[in-house]
Amino acid sequence: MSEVIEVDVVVVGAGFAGMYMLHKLREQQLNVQVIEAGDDVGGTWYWNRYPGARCDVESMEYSYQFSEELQQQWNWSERYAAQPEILKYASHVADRFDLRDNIQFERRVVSASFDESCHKWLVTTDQGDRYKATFCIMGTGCLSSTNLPDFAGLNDFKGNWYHTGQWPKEGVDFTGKRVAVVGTGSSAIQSIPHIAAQAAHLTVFQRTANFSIPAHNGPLADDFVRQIKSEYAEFRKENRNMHGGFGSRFVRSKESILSVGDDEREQQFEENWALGGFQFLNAFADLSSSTETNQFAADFVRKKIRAMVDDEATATLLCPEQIIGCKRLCVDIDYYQTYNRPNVSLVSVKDNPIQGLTENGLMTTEQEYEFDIIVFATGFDAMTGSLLKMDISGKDGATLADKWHAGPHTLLGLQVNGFPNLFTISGPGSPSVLSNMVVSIQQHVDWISDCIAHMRLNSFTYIEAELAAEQAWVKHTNEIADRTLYPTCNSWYLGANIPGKVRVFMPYVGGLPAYAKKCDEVAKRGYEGFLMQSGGLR
Ligand code: N01
Repeated sequence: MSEVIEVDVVVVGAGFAGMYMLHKLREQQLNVQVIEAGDDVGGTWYWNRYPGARCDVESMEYSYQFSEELQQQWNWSERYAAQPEILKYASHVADRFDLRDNIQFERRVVSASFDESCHKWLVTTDQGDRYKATFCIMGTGCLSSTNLPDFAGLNDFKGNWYHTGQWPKEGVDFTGKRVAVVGTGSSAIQSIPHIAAQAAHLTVFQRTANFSIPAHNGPLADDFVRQIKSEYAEFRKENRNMHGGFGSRFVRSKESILSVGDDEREQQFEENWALGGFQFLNAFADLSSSTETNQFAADFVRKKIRAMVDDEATATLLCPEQIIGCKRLCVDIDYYQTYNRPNVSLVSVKDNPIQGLTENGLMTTEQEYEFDIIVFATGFDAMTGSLLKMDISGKDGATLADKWHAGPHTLLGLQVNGFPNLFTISGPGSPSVLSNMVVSIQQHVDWISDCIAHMRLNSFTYIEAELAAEQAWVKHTNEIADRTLYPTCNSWYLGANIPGKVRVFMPYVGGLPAYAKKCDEVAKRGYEGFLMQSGGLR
């Protein structure tokens, strides 16, 4: 067994969260060890290298804001950045702030256990490393544990299969191949046009049709970039005050859809469709308030799908039945148009589920399909998957898996009662996936960093979310989620995509500004709801 290395803090993951956490803690002269499974930084943008992978938040906003020099000097090329450019940015940040020396790559954390006698975490990796640290901070990401359905015969298939969330670094050549894509979420919708352009034939297996809005991507105009950079701090502040932490340069309508006539409604929808991406749902103030108001927007998009897709039967299959915005809205480039290609076909597996893989391809309850390559765009065990894959035990040896058997319980998505000195960056119960992730990450990292500074100043070695405060937060997050339409469809926000996972709406739906205000108030009141103690050995 390798010797135990003592550090102040172990951070798990070197994505956007882990990198900034390291930077902030080093400013406090703390000895930090980051542990990362990949061989470089970037997190989600390291693993999701599938063709067409791109961010759905605009590049001038999906970036760090802690360094004015960084945000002034870095240049994005497109309105929505593609994965290679975001990965290059992550690498640039690692170089610029000299982060790699404190990151242990190609190591996966397998366990973390709290030692009450000394108030320290013992963290172990799959390579047998052992670290002892006062604080353990999870920067493991919300969408990093891939979901591969339990299909029979995965090893029988003679061709190659891939998951979009674990794409090979060397890429995949689809030229002349018969290809299957399973799934029609964001990853599929982004990759399908690229795969179709190469493959001899592409067959898409769809269980549930999704709503997608065109990105209207393009190169960034110099004038636009110059204007944003001339007042970047103000621009960032305005975005932090937006519900999702992005989109301040667009108008969010305050008007009810029920107050306008047919023509005005259509015109407004057209205008917001032309803006692209998530802006579509800002056409009216109440599109997410009721099924009645939502139906107008859903009908408009279904009409657009029918106009874009030539074959009527295919268009019908592509028209989603659920509420728009209930599952995460997709943002695409030429997704629907791709079905007009002669080498693309769509198979609904709603009523004829995929049973498994065969030597030659895929078998549904209806028939066998032959392929050379199968791409699983089947998503993630979101928000809790990566945390629960590790064996995490807190006070009295209680495990996180047991604690969360009825769904994740946290205080502010930052800490869990029974697991002292453990922090979760963008954990369940925080806005996370409902917001611009980089903004939420930065807000969490700043809060955790300030909290640790406060503890050191006051010689505390122990912090734990109090049970009553945690229960009140969980109650509040559930109550506000239950007031929305979100719980009405089978989304990964609810864990509904994972067989056997408890159905609980996991992110905080009250918006980033209200959430950040609450976090600030808690800190100002001496970390109200968190128990702090001194006395652990250092
Ligand atoms: O995963 P998903 P994703 N048989 O869960 C289907 C972010 N992201 O990787 O809906 C057949 O959305 C499943 O069907 P159903 C973004 O937040 C962001 O695409 O469960 N099909 C669904 O169609 C996104 O929301 C970007 O009925 C099966 C698909 O697989 C999140 O990641 C880009 C099946 C999974 O869709 C997840 O997106 C990409 C089965 N057994 C991703 N099992 C950006 O733009 C599952 N499916 C930043």
